[in-house]
Amino acid sequence: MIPRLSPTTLDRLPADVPRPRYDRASLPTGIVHIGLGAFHRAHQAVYTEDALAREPGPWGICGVSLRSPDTRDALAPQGGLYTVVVRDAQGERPRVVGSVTEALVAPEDPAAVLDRLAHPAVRVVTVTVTEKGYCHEPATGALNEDHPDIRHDLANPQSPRTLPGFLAAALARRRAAGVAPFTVLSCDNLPHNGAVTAGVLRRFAELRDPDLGRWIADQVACPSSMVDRIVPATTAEDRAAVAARLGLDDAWPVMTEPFSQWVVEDRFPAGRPAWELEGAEMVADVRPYETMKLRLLNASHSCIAYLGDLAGYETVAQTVADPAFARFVRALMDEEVTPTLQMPPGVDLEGYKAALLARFANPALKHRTWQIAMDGSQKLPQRLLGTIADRLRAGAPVDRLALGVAAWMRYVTGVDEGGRPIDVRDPLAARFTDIAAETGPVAERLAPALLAVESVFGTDLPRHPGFTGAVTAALARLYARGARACVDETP
Ligand code: CS2
Repeated sequence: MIPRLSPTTLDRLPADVPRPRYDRASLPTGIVHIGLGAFHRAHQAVYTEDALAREPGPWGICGVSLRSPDTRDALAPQGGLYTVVVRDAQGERPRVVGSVTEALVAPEDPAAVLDRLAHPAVRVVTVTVTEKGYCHEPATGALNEDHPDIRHDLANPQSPRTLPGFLAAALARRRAAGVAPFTVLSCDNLPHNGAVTAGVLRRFAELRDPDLGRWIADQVACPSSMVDRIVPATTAEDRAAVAARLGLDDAWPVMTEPFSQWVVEDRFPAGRPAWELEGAEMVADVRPYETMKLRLLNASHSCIAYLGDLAGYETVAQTVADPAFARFVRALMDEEVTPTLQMPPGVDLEGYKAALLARFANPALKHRTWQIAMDGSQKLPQRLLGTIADRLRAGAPVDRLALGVAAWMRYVTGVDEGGRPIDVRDPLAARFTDIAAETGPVAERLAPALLAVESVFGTDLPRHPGFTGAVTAALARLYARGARACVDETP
């Protein structure tokens, strides 16, 4: 049997595989990361790893899972070590990362998570809980006070389940103990992710105790950040390939692309690791970068996911290998998105878009359209609807964006073009199934019924005939012609 990756087997790694270059054993925990998934392990944890090698500091990471024990179960026997594999057409380049020194599972022991968060040595809390983890209304960004988990956390402040619940309880303890607050850094694909975090946290705290709400609003910094690295879900095949390459078994390696970007609003009153030494861009205002990324990368991703999946493609690379799709994505970016962006001087948008198409085409990544299609109700507003609203205000056409929204509508009915069921994963999936059952596959009925879902579409867009007309027409075409033909026939 091949031995497990762990601190005691590290010296058996092939000599060409990079590994931690700092003293892990005595590293204090200065960061708590909430949402210990593959993305964090391939992104922020790598920046911290590299920063630690360049400039040692008290920045070990305690990773917290808010839901499942799987990552902790994989990492604990490995002493937190795991492999990051960068893959592209040139091959695979593994490295072993050690910055995650501790892993906790919140539902098993919320008190342990609160103890860690309340510890004075913790100065930064980074967050990747995905869009739905903020318990906000996607259309407005405000806390969803009717969310069952938020109601639970208000009733049980000492055993929370949600991000706002944990942060507020820990900050209340720090305040009572006279310990300075930590900085909260959101790393999710939301516009103004710092402001959204600050907003849901402040509102939640206020509902618990108005004084705490005020203290948090005054004292807790929630900078924004734009994160970018494509990290598909790891498969059993990936794991076997890593074992063969390393000669050690890693229960959960993460697979990613060469590209990585992190643009961070530099507002950390309690200090931070020297992330900029390894390429993080520390700026005063992240907004133009996050808008660029959400509207170009993530919007294209979602269109590829819904249209590509309906057209029968399993991965992003397969989808954009179809010239009709490659043309469509390019035109979507150039014609409908780029005119809505205002970038600071020096940002090379043309280069950025060209790089995006090359990244989507990476044949080694096998990024499933199904994975990206998840949670569309939480993603649509910032990926497509904001751009649409800007275009309509400018009196400009929205045909390709509308086809993307229509493809989402077609997808969430849960039946594909061949009549087979689609496994729709979305917090609103049950509602979409009911709507589809009521309207049937008729664009003129289905489109208005979905547009009436206010938490996604808000109140303005569904009243705009330019938008409702374009989406309904696109949906009718999708039913009549199929996704592949619609993409091909869109100039
Ligand atoms: C993707 C993102 O799953 C999705 O919705 O669009 O996870 C995407 O891969 C990342 O944002 C890339 O930085």
